[in-house]
Amino acid sequence: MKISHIEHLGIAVESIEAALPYFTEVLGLEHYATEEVADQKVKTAFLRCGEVKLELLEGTSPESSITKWLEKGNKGVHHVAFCVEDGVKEALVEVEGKGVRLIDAAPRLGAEQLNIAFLHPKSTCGVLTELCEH
Ligand code: CMX
Repeated sequence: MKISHIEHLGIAVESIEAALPYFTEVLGLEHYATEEVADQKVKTAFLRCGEVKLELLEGTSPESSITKWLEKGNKGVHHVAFCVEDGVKEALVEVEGKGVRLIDAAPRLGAEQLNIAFLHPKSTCGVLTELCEH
């Protein structure tokens, strides 16, 4: 597997509307897209920060993993997404072969129509890890 760069950092917020002014007006980042990922029960807002994006994540249901994570008292950086050059499907086979526990056994469509898959934080030094490909 070859990782080319960090594609985005996922940041969990209770309200995208309430969080955006910090990122746009204080940090001066460009908010260029908002999208709901229905099967993940999240709303996302994307900001550009040079080559890397920030993805603000707001749960849209009590069952959303974002809502549950915030309710446990967590906040802030929720996951790191790495861009893999040779395909998420191939990367999953490789990392599973190295003993990493997968959340997604196969790639699925995430925000911005990217092929994505999550690795379980228990296998990734506590950093919820997303692999994605363009
Ligand atoms: N970072 C680190 N650890 C995390 C975590 C996170 N973001 N989220 C959960 N965990 C840990 C929990 O603390 C828990 O540990 P313990 O067993 O020690 O308590 C363990 O992982 C399991 O967590 P859980 O709350 O019991 O399980 P959930 O049902 O909430 O699922 C998870 C959490 C990580 C397994 C997974 O379902 C998840 O969050 N997936 C990512 C979903 C997501 O971010 N979707 C956005 C997609 C947007 C897009 O398309 O880009």
